[in-house]
Amino acid sequence: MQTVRLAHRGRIAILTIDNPPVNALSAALRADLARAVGDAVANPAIDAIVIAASGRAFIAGADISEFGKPPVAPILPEVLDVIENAAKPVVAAIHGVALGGGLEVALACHGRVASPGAKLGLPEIKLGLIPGAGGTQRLPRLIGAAKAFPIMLGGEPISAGKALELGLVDEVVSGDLVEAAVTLASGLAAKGAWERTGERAVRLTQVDREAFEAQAMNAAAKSGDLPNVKALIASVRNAFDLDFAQALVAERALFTALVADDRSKALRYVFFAERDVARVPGIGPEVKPRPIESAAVIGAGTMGGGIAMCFANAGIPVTLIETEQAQIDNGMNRVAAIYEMSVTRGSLTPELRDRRMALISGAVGLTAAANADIVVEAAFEEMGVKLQIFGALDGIAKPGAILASNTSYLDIPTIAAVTKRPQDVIGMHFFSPANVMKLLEVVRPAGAAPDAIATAVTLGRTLGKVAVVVGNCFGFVGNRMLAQRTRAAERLLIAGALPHEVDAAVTDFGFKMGPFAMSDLAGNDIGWRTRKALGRKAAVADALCEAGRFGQKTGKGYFLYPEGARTGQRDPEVETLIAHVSAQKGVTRRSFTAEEIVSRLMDPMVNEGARILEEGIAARPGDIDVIWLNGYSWPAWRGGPMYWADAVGLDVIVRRLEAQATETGDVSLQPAPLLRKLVAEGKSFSSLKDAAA
Ligand code: T1G
Repeated sequence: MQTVRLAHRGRIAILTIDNPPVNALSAALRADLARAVGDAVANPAIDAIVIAASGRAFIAGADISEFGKPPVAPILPEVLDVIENAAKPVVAAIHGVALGGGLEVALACHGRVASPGAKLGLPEIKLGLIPGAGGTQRLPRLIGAAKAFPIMLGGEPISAGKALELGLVDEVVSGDLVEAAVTLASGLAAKGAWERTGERAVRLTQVDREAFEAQAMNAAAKSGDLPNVKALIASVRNAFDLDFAQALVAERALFTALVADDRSKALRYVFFAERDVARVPGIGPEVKPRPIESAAVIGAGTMGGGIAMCFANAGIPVTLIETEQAQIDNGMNRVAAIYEMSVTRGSLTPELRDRRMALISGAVGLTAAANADIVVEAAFEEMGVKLQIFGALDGIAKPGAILASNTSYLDIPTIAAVTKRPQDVIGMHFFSPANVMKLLEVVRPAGAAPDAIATAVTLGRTLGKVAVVVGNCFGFVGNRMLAQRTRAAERLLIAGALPHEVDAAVTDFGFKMGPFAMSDLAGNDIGWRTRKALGRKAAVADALCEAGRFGQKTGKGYFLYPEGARTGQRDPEVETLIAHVSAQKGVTRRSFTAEEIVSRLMDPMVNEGARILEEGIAARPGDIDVIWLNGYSWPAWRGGPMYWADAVGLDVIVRRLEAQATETGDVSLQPAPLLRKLVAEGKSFSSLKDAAA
């Protein structure tokens, strides 16, 4: 299929890129583009060239799926060389997004026009890379290193307006974009003179360098240990110290080394894993989602308010329902305060705040949910309460409305059974704070209608969430695995580790917080309540709660929080309590290395993940990784628990689990059959990815 279509307007060749879905620069597109530009340059009837694109993107960048495979000629720098050194002017007509290699194509052109909604960026840093086709050289030459470096370091796209202000584009065009590009290209041809970005050094002044060096020092101090940050600094520095051709060669070498880096491999895996979750087994494109134009949320607590904000932020009117007006008022005040904080921080305009607040109304009584297309229940986490609500909703909600519970572990089929519409009853498990956390577990009970699930997945995307469809079980996926880590952390305390050692090992691994600081933050009494409801024991955790040590809210938990401090301090009282529990259990305490702590925490989680896959609760290992990346801040550069297990080696995990099971006598630590099977077959979790396709 031709990925570049040729048309003419007078003496101007218009090359339209057409490589769905987002015009990624595949090997075929690179070859077609180089050839089309070469042909146009050789054609005596052509004075100038416009590069435009069809579909929703100008060019989304290099084809990430090609990384790690042998490069196929022409590589992108060679294509850009053809464009930049063409004997006729080439102008880019940018709509949608010009990202990574897409922006680098535009930078190699001699002029750039953009539509008002276009976004331009170099997001390579987010993939553990740096721009590898001239971005670190051409952008500083065009707009200055001090303005270029933050764009590459942050990886966030800028608007067309900002690009115009910086001099990255020559014109922002509300009308016919291609026509404007033709006009610019014709003008350059008529002048007979145009500038190659690579030849500009005008912006690379001493002042610019000093400003860049200050930024580089900051960046190095914050994340200098990251190989791609180091490489970016070195490559932008080369823009000042080397001539253009040498600097391009140096950039490509730095980029190629990063492509082989494990962090980048993990980040590229995450990129595709987060898109694979949208492929839900048994729900193909023929299953159409139901329209969601209005919502109701039951429960105006922290979760209910946060969920209501998600709808308002997406422009969907939502009714916040409670049993008393006072609770509505509290909920609305909490929501207003959160929006106000965003306005104060400058991340939300007052106008947008007002627009969003106007979309949230409060109402007492379930009848207010009568006209909602979806009702999300976020009431007290107690089955009796849920059954009462859904039983009532069944007679109130309109036919076809989706009835979703935000429960974090209760049984959805039991809830569905009190309605006459089980096919419309699902779980939508938001994570706190709901208006911030990206993860949404869509719980699919056996009786749910496919279009009900498709609706929740589509709605999740509308709400800006990463929606992962999971099966119904206690704790679904994330919390079910978290429970294993929590039990493992308790075991470590009794065996000899201390809270600060466990937390340090976990934060050094890459998590933002360790398990005990997390528990102190969320409230140790939450886990205590769940354990009591399930008749489970945890000697240390229970002893802390019996002593009223619920965490930050009581000034002490696993750690001490003097004067409401947010960072805990070691507490000798807790360490004595822990030693006492060890003695009571006849355990001789010993020290643990950080590596042992990590494996004793993560291996049982991976084992539970294997069971989750065996039971079909998750469709693929990548779904489990996406859940942990977006709901529990697993470090993205480690790919996720299942990706990490593959990197460690499943045979190593199995051996460690067997040793732990023997040492503790806890048979639940015995490796899951799927783990043993994969090891026996010499396979890894990644071999299961396509099984779910
Ligand atoms: N390569 C390969 N596939 C890509 C892709 C890419 N760059 N971008 C998107 N896709 C696929 C994606 O997997 C999905 O596939 C479909 O397109 C729609 O994506 C040399 C080295 C462009 C803003 O990092 O940010 O250039 O699941 O669901 O929400 O210096 O995709 O449908 O089969 O995300 O509308 C730099 C990555 C690459 C941009 C569109 N570029 N892409 O968002 O759709 S490195 C990026 C995005 C590089 C150079 C360097 C987004 C989007 P499927 P989607 P969307």
